[in-house]
Amino acid sequence: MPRIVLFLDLDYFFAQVEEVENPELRGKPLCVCVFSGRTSDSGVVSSANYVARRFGVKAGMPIKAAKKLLPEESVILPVRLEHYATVSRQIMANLKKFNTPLRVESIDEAVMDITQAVGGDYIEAEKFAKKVKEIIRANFGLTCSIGVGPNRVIAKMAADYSKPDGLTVVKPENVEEFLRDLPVKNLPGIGAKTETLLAEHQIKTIGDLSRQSLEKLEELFGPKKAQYLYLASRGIYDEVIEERPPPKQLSKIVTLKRNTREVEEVMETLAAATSEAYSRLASSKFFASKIGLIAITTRLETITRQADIRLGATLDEVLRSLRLLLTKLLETDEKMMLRRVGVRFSGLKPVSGQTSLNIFSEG
Ligand code: DCP
Ligand code: CA
Ligand code: CA
Repeated sequence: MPRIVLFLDLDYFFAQVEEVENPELRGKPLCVCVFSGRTSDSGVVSSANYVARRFGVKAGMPIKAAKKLLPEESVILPVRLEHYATVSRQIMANLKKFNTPLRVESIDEAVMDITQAVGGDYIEAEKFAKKVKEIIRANFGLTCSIGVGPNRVIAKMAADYSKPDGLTVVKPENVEEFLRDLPVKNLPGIGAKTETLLAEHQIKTIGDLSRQSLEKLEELFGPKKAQYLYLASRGIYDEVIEERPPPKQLSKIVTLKRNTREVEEVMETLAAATSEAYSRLASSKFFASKIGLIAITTRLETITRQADIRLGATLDEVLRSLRLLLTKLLETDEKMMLRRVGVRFSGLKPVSGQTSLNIFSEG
């Protein structure tokens, strides 16, 4: 039986959870933000509701920039990661009850192989998707967008196609038409760099991409990525849906504005890199149990120092640990000058895991 895949993405997840618990927020522009603590509004937007998006606010944008775009009545809240992780864990537990092969892909995304559950039938698949949406709405008050298609890539794009509260079913016979006119950046795995490179070769739509030979794609991207782009743009990149082993770490390294050993100066650059990595970690399905400082000296030595952190530690706590590691490191060698610094989250634990349960209740 040909595979049928369902991809679920919760709508404006962090912000919607806040709305559900605080219904008077509905209708107002709302941003949930990671505050980095340096000044009262330094940090970035994690999740914006669709009202805020109408003003041009996007996830990843500095809070200051978002405030400039937003009207007076807007609401800005700090992230409550443990709480969203708890909600996520409960939602995923609901999905697991369907007993289909399932992979939790991030804090707000899951993919299910529903082939057997719907007997390979797309009409049944649509009913199945509607049932999933109803369950999430009834149990959590949340909307989500679902895509159904013959493989994960198509299902994910179908979920993105109509948001929020969407349901898009792309049958195998409609895959080509669905992909043809979409911009290449809609294909999962195509970021800004790939998009630019493709544009230089007049490749703008997924249809354009699907007309390239494997040889040409290999010249541009190397064999592995070429293979993916070749198959995915034709709608035939197929994957088995199963749980994957967790990644080992998540890191970000940046170059300092100038070589220095001033703690404040280093921390300024490091805090920006850390809030970016923290926000990526926040949207993943993992919590870190260790924080690492990576220091690259002017002599090009790479030194790392590591400390334990609380699962679900706030950005503030992470930055405090890093500052301590940095201060101690610089004390070991008074001549040490730094050129680049970085942060590494490791000891990653799934937010949905049993082990996290007792930690959530610690508050
Ligand atoms: N997230 C984050 N920082 C980012 C992107 C996302 O902290 N730069 C977090 C907050 C989001 C969650 O991950 O709520 C899920 O990310 P999505 O990209 O799916 O964004 P949303 O769920 O907020 O919106 P959408 O309705 O577009 O899915
Ligand atoms: Ca998502
Ligand atoms: Ca989402």
